[in-house]
Amino acid sequence: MSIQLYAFDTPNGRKISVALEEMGLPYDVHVVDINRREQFEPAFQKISPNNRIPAIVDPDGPDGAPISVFESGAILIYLGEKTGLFYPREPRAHVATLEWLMFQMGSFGPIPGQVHHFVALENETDRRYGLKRFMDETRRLYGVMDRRLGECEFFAGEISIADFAILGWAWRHARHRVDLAEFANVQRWYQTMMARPGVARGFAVPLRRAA
Ligand SMILES: N[C@@H](CCC(=O)N[C@@H](CS)C(=O)NCC(=O)O)C(=O)O
Repeated sequence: MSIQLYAFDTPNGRKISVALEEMGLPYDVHVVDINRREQFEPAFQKISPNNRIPAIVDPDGPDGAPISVFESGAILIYLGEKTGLFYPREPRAHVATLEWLMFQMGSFGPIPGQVHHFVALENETDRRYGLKRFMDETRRLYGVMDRRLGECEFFAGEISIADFAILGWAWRHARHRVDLAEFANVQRWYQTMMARPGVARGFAVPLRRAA
Protein backbone atom coordinates (compact mmCIF):
# COMPACT_ATOMS: atom_id res chain seq x y z
CA MET A 1 0.00 0.00 0.00
CA SER A 2 1.20 3.49 -0.78
CA ILE A 3 2.60 6.02 1.65
CA GLN A 4 0.36 9.07 2.02
CA LEU A 5 2.32 12.33 1.74
CA TYR A 6 0.84 15.53 3.17
CA ALA A 7 2.81 18.46 1.81
CA PHE A 8 2.92 21.80 0.01
CA ASP A 9 5.27 23.28 -2.57
CA THR A 10 7.92 24.47 -0.11
CA PRO A 11 11.51 23.42 0.78
CA ASN A 12 10.36 21.12 3.59
CA GLY A 13 7.69 19.56 1.40
CA ARG A 14 10.07 19.02 -1.52
CA LYS A 15 12.63 17.21 0.65
CA ILE A 16 10.14 14.39 1.08
CA SER A 17 8.80 14.19 -2.49
CA VAL A 18 12.45 14.01 -3.64
CA ALA A 19 13.29 11.27 -1.10
CA LEU A 20 10.20 9.22 -2.00
CA GLU A 21 11.02 9.43 -5.70
CA GLU A 22 14.68 8.58 -5.18
CA MET A 23 13.76 5.61 -3.00
CA GLY A 24 11.20 4.39 -5.53
CA LEU A 25 8.44 4.19 -2.94
CA PRO A 26 4.84 4.42 -4.17
CA TYR A 27 2.99 7.37 -2.62
CA ASP A 28 -0.13 9.51 -2.94
CA VAL A 29 0.00 13.27 -2.49
CA HIS A 30 -2.42 15.24 -0.32
CA VAL A 31 -1.89 18.95 -0.83
CA VAL A 32 -2.08 20.91 2.43
CA ASP A 33 -2.36 24.52 1.28
CA ILE A 34 -0.64 26.50 4.02
CA ASN A 35 -1.73 29.77 2.40
CA ARG A 36 -5.31 28.69 3.11
CA ARG A 37 -4.41 27.59 6.65
CA GLU A 38 -5.26 23.96 5.91
CA GLN A 39 -2.40 22.95 8.25
CA PHE A 40 -4.72 23.88 11.14
CA GLU A 41 -7.54 21.55 10.12
CA PRO A 42 -8.25 18.98 12.88
CA ALA A 43 -7.72 15.94 10.62
CA PHE A 44 -4.25 17.16 9.66
CA GLN A 45 -3.40 18.17 13.22
CA LYS A 46 -3.94 14.54 14.25
CA ILE A 47 -0.92 13.48 12.18
CA SER A 48 1.06 16.73 12.49
CA PRO A 49 0.54 18.11 16.01
CA ASN A 50 2.72 21.18 15.30
CA ASN A 51 0.49 22.14 12.32
CA ARG A 52 3.35 22.17 9.83
CA ILE A 53 3.93 20.29 6.60
CA PRO A 54 5.25 17.76 5.73
CA ALA A 55 3.81 14.65 7.33
CA ILE A 56 3.37 11.10 6.09
CA VAL A 57 1.17 8.14 6.92
CA ASP A 58 2.67 4.76 6.14
CA PRO A 59 -0.10 2.12 6.09
CA ASP A 60 2.62 -0.50 6.46
CA GLY A 61 4.45 0.66 9.59
CA PRO A 62 7.28 -1.17 11.38
CA ASP A 63 4.84 -3.52 13.13
CA GLY A 64 2.61 -3.88 10.08
CA ALA A 65 0.11 -1.34 11.41
CA PRO A 66 -0.25 2.23 10.05
CA ILE A 67 2.09 4.89 11.44
CA SER A 68 2.17 8.67 10.98
CA VAL A 69 5.38 10.71 11.07
CA PHE A 70 5.78 14.50 11.26
CA GLU A 71 8.97 16.67 11.13
CA SER A 72 10.83 16.33 7.85
CA GLY A 73 14.06 15.14 9.48
CA ALA A 74 12.20 12.34 11.28
CA ILE A 75 10.43 11.43 8.05
CA LEU A 76 13.73 11.17 6.17
CA ILE A 77 15.24 8.96 8.88
CA TYR A 78 12.08 6.82 8.92
CA LEU A 79 12.22 6.34 5.14
CA GLY A 80 15.96 5.65 5.24
CA GLU A 81 15.47 2.99 7.90
CA LYS A 82 12.47 1.50 6.11
CA THR A 83 14.22 1.12 2.77
CA GLY A 84 17.89 0.95 3.76
CA LEU A 85 18.47 3.48 0.96
CA PHE A 86 20.39 6.77 1.23
CA TYR A 87 20.97 5.94 4.89
CA PRO A 88 24.57 4.76 5.23
CA ARG A 89 25.15 2.11 7.89
CA GLU A 90 28.96 2.34 7.92
CA PRO A 91 29.46 4.11 11.27
CA ARG A 92 31.38 7.18 10.07
CA ALA A 93 29.10 7.84 7.12
CA HIS A 94 26.10 7.21 9.39
CA VAL A 95 27.28 9.83 11.90
CA ALA A 96 28.01 12.29 9.07
CA THR A 97 24.50 11.72 7.66
CA LEU A 98 22.95 12.59 11.01
CA GLU A 99 25.28 15.57 11.53
CA TRP A 100 24.41 17.19 8.21
CA LEU A 101 20.74 16.35 8.54
CA MET A 102 20.69 18.07 11.95
CA PHE A 103 22.69 20.99 10.51
CA GLN A 104 19.92 21.46 7.97
CA MET A 105 17.09 21.05 10.47
CA GLY A 106 18.62 23.37 13.06
CA SER A 107 20.25 26.01 10.86
CA PHE A 108 19.97 25.75 7.07
CA GLY A 109 16.20 26.05 7.00
CA PRO A 110 15.27 28.19 9.99
CA ILE A 111 17.82 30.87 8.98
CA PRO A 112 17.16 31.24 5.22
CA GLY A 113 13.47 30.95 6.15
CA GLN A 114 13.89 34.25 8.02
CA VAL A 115 15.30 35.84 4.86
CA HIS A 116 12.17 34.69 3.03
CA HIS A 117 10.12 36.37 5.76
CA PHE A 118 11.97 39.70 5.93
CA VAL A 119 12.35 40.09 2.19
CA ALA A 120 8.55 40.30 1.93
CA LEU A 121 8.13 43.02 4.60
CA GLU A 122 6.95 46.42 3.52
CA ASN A 123 8.33 48.42 6.45
CA GLU A 124 11.77 49.46 5.20
CA THR A 125 13.39 49.71 8.65
CA ASP A 126 12.22 46.27 9.77
CA ARG A 127 13.12 44.81 6.40
CA ARG A 128 16.67 46.21 6.36
CA TYR A 129 17.45 45.05 9.91
CA GLY A 130 16.11 41.51 9.41
CA LEU A 131 17.63 41.07 5.98
CA LYS A 132 21.10 42.12 7.13
CA ARG A 133 21.01 39.82 10.14
CA PHE A 134 19.70 36.73 8.38
CA MET A 135 21.36 37.18 4.98
CA ASP A 136 24.76 37.41 6.69
CA GLU A 137 24.07 34.21 8.61
CA THR A 138 22.66 32.47 5.52
CA ARG A 139 25.84 33.30 3.60
CA ARG A 140 27.92 31.99 6.50
CA LEU A 141 26.00 28.69 6.29
CA TYR A 142 26.68 28.46 2.55
CA GLY A 143 30.35 28.92 3.45
CA VAL A 144 30.15 25.99 5.91
CA MET A 145 28.57 23.82 3.21
CA ASP A 146 31.10 24.95 0.63
CA ARG A 147 33.99 23.88 2.86
CA ARG A 148 32.40 20.49 3.47
CA LEU A 149 31.74 19.93 -0.22
CA GLY A 150 35.35 20.87 -0.93
CA GLU A 151 36.29 17.75 1.07
CA CYS A 152 33.75 15.25 -0.28
CA GLU A 153 31.29 14.82 -3.11
CA PHE A 154 28.19 14.61 -0.91
CA PHE A 155 27.62 15.76 2.67
CA ALA A 156 28.10 12.30 4.22
CA GLY A 157 30.73 11.24 1.68
CA GLU A 158 28.22 9.11 -0.21
CA ILE A 159 24.79 10.42 -1.19
CA SER A 160 22.30 10.32 1.68
CA ILE A 161 19.08 11.72 3.08
CA ALA A 162 21.16 14.70 4.30
CA ASP A 163 21.60 15.76 0.66
CA PHE A 164 17.83 15.63 0.08
CA ALA A 165 17.25 17.73 3.22
CA ILE A 166 19.79 20.40 2.26
CA LEU A 167 18.71 20.39 -1.40
CA GLY A 168 15.17 21.38 -0.44
CA TRP A 169 16.50 24.66 0.90
CA ALA A 170 19.31 25.21 -1.62
CA TRP A 171 16.56 24.98 -4.28
CA ARG A 172 15.38 28.34 -2.92
CA HIS A 173 18.81 30.04 -3.12
CA ALA A 174 17.49 32.83 -5.37
CA ARG A 175 14.71 33.61 -2.89
CA HIS A 176 17.20 34.02 -0.06
CA ARG A 177 19.39 35.99 -2.46
CA VAL A 178 22.41 33.73 -2.73
CA ASP A 179 24.30 33.42 -6.00
CA LEU A 180 25.60 29.85 -6.11
CA ALA A 181 28.45 30.98 -8.39
CA GLU A 182 30.04 32.44 -5.24
CA PHE A 183 30.10 28.96 -3.65
CA ALA A 184 31.71 26.76 -6.29
CA ASN A 185 31.55 23.48 -4.37
CA VAL A 186 27.90 24.00 -3.45
CA GLN A 187 27.16 24.86 -7.07
CA ARG A 188 28.88 21.68 -8.30
CA TRP A 189 26.91 19.58 -5.78
CA TYR A 190 23.63 21.37 -6.60
CA GLN A 191 24.04 20.72 -10.32
CA THR A 192 24.87 17.05 -9.66
CA MET A 193 21.80 16.64 -7.45
CA MET A 194 19.43 18.45 -9.80
CA ALA A 195 20.60 16.32 -12.74
CA ARG A 196 19.34 13.14 -11.03
CA PRO A 197 16.10 11.84 -12.60
CA GLY A 198 14.62 10.99 -9.19
CA VAL A 199 15.30 14.51 -7.91
CA ALA A 200 13.75 16.01 -11.05
CA ARG A 201 10.61 13.90 -10.51
CA GLY A 202 10.51 14.94 -6.84
CA PHE A 203 10.49 18.61 -7.81
CA ALA A 204 7.98 18.08 -10.63
CA VAL A 205 5.28 16.29 -8.64
CA PRO A 206 2.40 18.76 -8.13
CA LEU A 207 2.32 19.98 -4.51
CA ARG A 208 -0.16 22.77 -5.25
CA ARG A 209 -3.71 22.51 -6.48
CA ALA A 210 -4.39 23.94 -9.90
CA ALA A 211 -5.74 27.50 -9.48
N1 LIG B 1 10.81 21.60 11.39
C1 LIG B 1 9.68 21.39 10.51
C2 LIG B 1 9.36 22.69 9.83
C3 LIG B 1 8.15 22.55 8.95
C4 LIG B 1 7.68 23.88 8.40
O1 LIG B 1 8.05 24.97 8.90
N2 LIG B 1 6.83 23.83 7.39
C5 LIG B 1 6.26 25.04 6.84
C6 LIG B 1 6.31 25.00 5.32
S1 LIG B 1 7.97 24.84 4.71
C7 LIG B 1 4.82 25.15 7.27
O2 LIG B 1 4.12 24.16 7.37
N3 LIG B 1 4.36 26.38 7.54
C8 LIG B 1 3.01 26.62 7.94
C9 LIG B 1 2.88 27.65 9.02
O3 LIG B 1 3.89 28.31 9.33
O4 LIG B 1 1.78 27.82 9.54
C10 LIG B 1 10.03 20.31 9.49
O5 LIG B 1 11.19 20.27 9.06
O6 LIG B 1 9.15 19.50 9.13
